[in-house]
Amino acid sequence: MILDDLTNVTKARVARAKEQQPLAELRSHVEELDLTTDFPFEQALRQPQLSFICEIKRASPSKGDIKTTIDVPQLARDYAAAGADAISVLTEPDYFKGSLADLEAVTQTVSLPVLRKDFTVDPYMIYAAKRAGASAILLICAILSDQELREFFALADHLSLSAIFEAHNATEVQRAIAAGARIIGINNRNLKNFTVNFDNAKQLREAVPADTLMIAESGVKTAADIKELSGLGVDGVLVGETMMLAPDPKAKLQE
Ligand code: IGP
Repeated sequence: MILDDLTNVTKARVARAKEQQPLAELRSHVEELDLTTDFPFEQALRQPQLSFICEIKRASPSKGDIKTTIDVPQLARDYAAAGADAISVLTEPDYFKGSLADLEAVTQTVSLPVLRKDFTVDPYMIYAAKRAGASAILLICAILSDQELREFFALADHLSLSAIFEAHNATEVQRAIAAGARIIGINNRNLKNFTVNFDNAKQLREAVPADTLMIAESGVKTAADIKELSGLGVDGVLVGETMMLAPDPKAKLQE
């Protein structure tokens, strides 16, 4: 199964990164940074209207290549000019053709909060996200134990990083809430078989407490989709492929 494979290749990659730079060394660099931010990613979601998180995703296991040769700083500027409230950057290299370099290119170009979109399976990745200038990380309930969810969340919090707990069903939403999640992302895509059910966010809306920020992820394509999610009182929407393929991101967001 691809999700297991993604977990395994990611663990192997972290092991190699630790050989290049041990955790203690990375940690000491990170501890020198300003660790008292005001969680800008959460602030971006806390506004009366629906927030847009536009994603930089070159490829994906379900779609193959989406757009591989891109000018990342230019795309980040285009997203910012289009009115994005935050930017998500895929950093997974094997299946998504992403990198931390892509993320850094974004954090160095625009001032919007940036999400490191990856399969977080080790605290090392959370330190690396902070070092690259991210404001948020992703914790996928389907690949983490309850204890990992709590531990990784505590570390993110310590580093002033927001954590999006990604859930695909009611059980995962409950696990996220139990771990103390302040942001829950409902993925319309089932990461186990890649099917997209746009109604998933709708069906799980009630499961997410009113004081918890909620993001709808995946499969968002049209202005009608946005209207529907907005009507449900969702706080944010995460749009990848549709933004990557839009010839004019600004026109797309204003639709
Ligand atoms: C974006 P889409 O259908 O708009 O391209 O989807 C985003 O939700 C998707 O990239 C995603 C993802 C993930 C990728 C959601 N959860 C977890 C990697 C890992």
